[in-house]
Amino acid sequence: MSCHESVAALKKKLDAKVAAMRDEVKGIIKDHGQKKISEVTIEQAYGGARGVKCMVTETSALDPMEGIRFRGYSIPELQEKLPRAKGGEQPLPEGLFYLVLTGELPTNDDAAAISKAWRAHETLPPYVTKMLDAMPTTTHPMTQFSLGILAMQNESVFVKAYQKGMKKTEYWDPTLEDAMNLLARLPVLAAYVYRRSYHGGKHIPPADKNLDWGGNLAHMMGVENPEFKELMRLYLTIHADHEGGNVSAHTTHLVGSALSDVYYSLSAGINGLAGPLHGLANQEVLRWIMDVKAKLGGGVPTKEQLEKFLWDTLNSGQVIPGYGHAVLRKTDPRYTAQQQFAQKYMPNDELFRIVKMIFDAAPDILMKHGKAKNPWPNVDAHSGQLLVHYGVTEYDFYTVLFGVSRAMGVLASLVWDRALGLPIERPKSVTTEWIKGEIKKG
Ligand code: HAX
Repeated sequence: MSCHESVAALKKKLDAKVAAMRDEVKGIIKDHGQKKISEVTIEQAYGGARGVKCMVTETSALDPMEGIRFRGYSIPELQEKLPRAKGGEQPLPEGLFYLVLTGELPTNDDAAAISKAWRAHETLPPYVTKMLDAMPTTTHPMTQFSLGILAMQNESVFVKAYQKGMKKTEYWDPTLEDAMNLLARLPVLAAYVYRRSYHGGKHIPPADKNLDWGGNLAHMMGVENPEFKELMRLYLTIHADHEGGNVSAHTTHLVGSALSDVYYSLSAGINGLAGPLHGLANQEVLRWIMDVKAKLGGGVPTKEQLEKFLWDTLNSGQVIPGYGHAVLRKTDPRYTAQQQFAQKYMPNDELFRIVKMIFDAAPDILMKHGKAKNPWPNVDAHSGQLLVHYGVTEYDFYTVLFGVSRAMGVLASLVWDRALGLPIERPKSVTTEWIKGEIKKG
């Protein structure tokens, strides 16, 4: 199957589902549109809309106690059911994309078709690398990554179709094409940023086309260890989606709701991921651990030393990065999947020992501190340790890898936003004056 054929097959598969889903949603709104699913308190209006159910995202759902399910499948289930690379044990992210986009588990051929389509379209337009090369190499990798995505907006198929004139029911088709083209290029863009920022601009061309999307990212970063390729497959799969309300997903959805194309929308979402309370926490975790090690002159801290550092961090008004969550109230299953990977491939790694020591100490301390509603580790508490083990020590880069993965979930969601004809997002804001008036009214 050629790459055009594989994109066409994906469109055909979706075409059959889109009309039915659109009718179903129309019917739900017509028959039950007035049924309440959420109420908003004053605390929620000031408090980041926490827990307010006011948006629909089809690709994944997050349970506070159980964690994420992608189209109904938990991470352990996906590790068992998604196609794998030849000889590998970890799921292929291409399969995850197929699942979140279509709602169906892919066959090996379905995942291979996506791999083929992405690998065929991976070359960056020369103006993108030229633009990046004009930036200081010290520019944060997330800034470079976001700029690279935005620069390619010129390529949008959606924009051209929109300007020609297109029916609303057709919007999803060029959106899918844009999403496929952009996803194809993200590993090349990420690796380009990595090599120019930390390896003197000595770039590594993509591998032969038989290597999968995640394996090729590892190759272009310059890490040929097959275990690292497996890590990339797992990493890119588990970071892909976390329902719709998190900052990167919500931003992509919000910007996309104005019919901004996938380049504008994803670049905006990536800018949200770059915040330390969201995706940048993976960089902050490593920075925190390295800071602890440096203060002790290297090595593994004792339990007492680590507890002191945790308290010092809290007492100085900072957060413990990698811990806490806006929705989760238990250990993040994405943390557990990474911990299992470390246990299998590097049980004696020094940093792994430290990550485990933090896990043993931090929840108790956070509970005693008494502020965080969730004292358990999130996805970002573990990922840096795994990357360092394979020599990717430049922690400023870590959130870019998160971004490559997150693009799959949020762009699949954007295709469905268009397919269902979701309108421009426009919640109502109120002033404190208005709230005081409501309080007075009782
Ligand atoms: N360390 C110290 N204090 C914390 C904390 C932590 N890890 N987590 C929460 N708190 C504090 C909050 O800052 C807040 O303090 P104030 O009342 O003084 O404002 C209080 O506990 C209540 O917060 P919460 O309701 O438990 O948490 P939020 O829903 O407001 O925020 C965050 C969720 C993830 C932002 C928060 O737990 C945090 O800052 N964690 C550390 C940063 C981090 O790991 N972020 C990554 C999260 C996962 C993710 O998105 N990955 O991309």
